[in-house]
Amino acid sequence: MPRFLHTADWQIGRQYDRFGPEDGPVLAEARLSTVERIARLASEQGVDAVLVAGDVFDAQTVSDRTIRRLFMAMQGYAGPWIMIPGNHDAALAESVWTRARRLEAIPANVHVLLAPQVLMLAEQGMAILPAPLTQRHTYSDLTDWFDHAETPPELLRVGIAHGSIQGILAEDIDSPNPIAPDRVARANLDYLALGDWHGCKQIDARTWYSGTPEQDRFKSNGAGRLLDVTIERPGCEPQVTTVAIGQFPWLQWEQQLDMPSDLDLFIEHLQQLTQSSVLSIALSGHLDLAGEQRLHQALSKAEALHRYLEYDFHDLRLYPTEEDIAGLHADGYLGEVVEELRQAQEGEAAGTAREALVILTGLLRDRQDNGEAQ
Ligand SMILES: [Mn+2]
Repeated sequence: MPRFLHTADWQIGRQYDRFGPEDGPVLAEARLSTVERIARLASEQGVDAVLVAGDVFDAQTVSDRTIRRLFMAMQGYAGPWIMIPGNHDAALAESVWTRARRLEAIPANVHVLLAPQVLMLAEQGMAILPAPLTQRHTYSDLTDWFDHAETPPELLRVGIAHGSIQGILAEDIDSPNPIAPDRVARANLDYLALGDWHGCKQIDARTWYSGTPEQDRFKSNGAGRLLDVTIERPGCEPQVTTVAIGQFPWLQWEQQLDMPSDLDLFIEHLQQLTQSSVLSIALSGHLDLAGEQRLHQALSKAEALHRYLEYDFHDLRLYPTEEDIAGLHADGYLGEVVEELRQAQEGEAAGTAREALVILTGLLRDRQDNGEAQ
């Protein structure tokens, strides 16, 4: 019974400049090592094929070295890989694919399908119907031809396409590269493997977006996986399992800190996250000095554990309690400044005032500690 992996949107060569020289290259490299993991998984599980539904490369302009490295990363699986181009790596007259061919970088077991023609994989029990993009944007449905494509009855009919299922993804209405939502029924497909949507998304029993195997943005639900698909025989409903394969989850957290227990929960939440992640944290509400110190500690540890950590304290206020201020011995002029900064957090320069208050109270605390030590 045919079993294959469905993945897409590898976006090899994507750069992450906004993450700086320490983390950006690691995130770029993770996309390649995830391909190695996919190859290993395909090999270990002994699947019949791996389908890659477009946007294998992030750009036509990736280096020759990147092209070669991609195909090397796939070496761990010797069975058939089926690939189509997407909008990022469209099969233009001169493309990343023509370059890969000239470089002789594409191994014999990798089928790069640049034309809308059936690929028979008789041994694997599958006929592949590809809808490769030959330009970045098309406005006709490239899967139309599936309806009339003839395949032997004993083989599964498996479509592979890159674009937007019309009317399903609200934000993609009237977007280019349309795909009819009822293509599977119209073309009598056993399965339609889709790419372009970076989250993992089921459209119907036979139509899925696998999503990107290595997450690359904060807002893509269910990314970081691939699909393991088994279809007993033509006409049977596919058994689809999602498999987590990505290295770095991207998480965006927002937390309102009103009560001390809110901070406890947030820190606990952070500590429970043991997989190295790309984290974006926005905190609002208010903290006292002790809370601020605990938060600082927790974030400092998290920063070391995770691949990348950014935080937004724009709506977070620091309100030292009476005891905090008394404990700092910030009397006289210093006491006035603390109070002034505390109040300035309500104004336009709230962020600066909060930071100034953190620095000042930190200095006062150090002065205290040194004083006690002497
Ligand atoms: Mn795409």
